[in-house]
Amino acid sequence: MTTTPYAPPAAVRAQQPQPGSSPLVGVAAVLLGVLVAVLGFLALLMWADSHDARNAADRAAARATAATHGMPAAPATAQLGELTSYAGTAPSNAAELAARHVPYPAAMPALQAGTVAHFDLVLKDVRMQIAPGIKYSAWAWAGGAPGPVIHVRQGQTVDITPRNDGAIPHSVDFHAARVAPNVYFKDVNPGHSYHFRFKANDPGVFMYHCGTKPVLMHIANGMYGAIVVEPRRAVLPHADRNYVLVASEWYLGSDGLSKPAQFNMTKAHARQPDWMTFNAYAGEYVAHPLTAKPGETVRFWVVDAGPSIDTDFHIVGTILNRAWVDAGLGSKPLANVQTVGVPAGGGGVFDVKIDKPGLYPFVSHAFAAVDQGQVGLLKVGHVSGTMSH
Ligand SMILES: [Cu+2]
Repeated sequence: MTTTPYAPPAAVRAQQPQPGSSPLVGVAAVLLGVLVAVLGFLALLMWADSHDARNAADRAAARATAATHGMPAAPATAQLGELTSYAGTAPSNAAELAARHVPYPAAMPALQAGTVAHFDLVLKDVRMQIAPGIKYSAWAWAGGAPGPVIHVRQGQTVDITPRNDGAIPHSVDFHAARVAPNVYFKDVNPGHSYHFRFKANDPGVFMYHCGTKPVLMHIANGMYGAIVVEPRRAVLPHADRNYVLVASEWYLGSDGLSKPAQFNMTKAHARQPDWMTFNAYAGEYVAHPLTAKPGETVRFWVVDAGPSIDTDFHIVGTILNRAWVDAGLGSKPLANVQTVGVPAGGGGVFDVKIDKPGLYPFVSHAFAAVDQGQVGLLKVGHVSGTMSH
């Protein structure tokens, strides 16, 4: 056997007929070569096919976005990996600002007497703070975000007068109503108001929000709130305290420190918020805890306004004694559960009775939400200090 200047790799050498091997081995080697070539060609076809499918899906998604929101189609290949996060931005005096901030009143407002309850809702462009020192140009309500808690009794007629003091059309969509949305939830032009009524037949805690396109943007900008339809008397067990929390997330185009940040649609589509909050301000009930006495039953009425991310409601250091899932106050509650999901656009009612004094954080246990501000404290009894979780 002579040596050659080129020695093929071992794997190829193994396929080559060796001196003295049978002709059958040579035929098998040829067939194997053909098979490899065919498989390679098929793989190429499959790659081309999936590439085409992906491009088609991108184009369809862009068209759907444009059709849904009346906006120009996004480029088919958005560079989502390059989004800048402003999560956790804080000025040097953040603690002082948090202490000075007046929190949204979480305590349930009183019912109105009579068979009809009247509410004026003013939709307005406002500059608000969503975290200590973080300014935001919101589309919200005369008092900021969330809108006022609307508290009615089951069976009452809810009489609503929305007025648009904003710069563009808005509307109000009530999840507690069974009405034709094209009639009742219509757009109202700037400077105009309208009026509608519905009967609150379904007990629970429900979201209300602006339903004008693009809805994602109108909700993310602050146009949401909670309506509580309390069941008829003596249906629910007694609660000593009632607190209303509206969870939501914020998508910022800038850090909001020197000038108000504005909404960023690319982050909203990517579901990559900068801040997540209860009642629209990061950690406001950490600096200003909600309170209860030991042994009291505290009822949390929780709405998740989203626009896109669920809330996994949990109270650290205890167990929820009762949980009515997705506002289903007509059915039996879950008993003694740890964490209950509140879907975007949904609500839940949670009872907790804590006997031992202490600071009990309430959170969305999807913990990125806590880091982004969706956390507060329930202070039971006379305890000093604070904690963050
Ligand atoms: Cu709106």
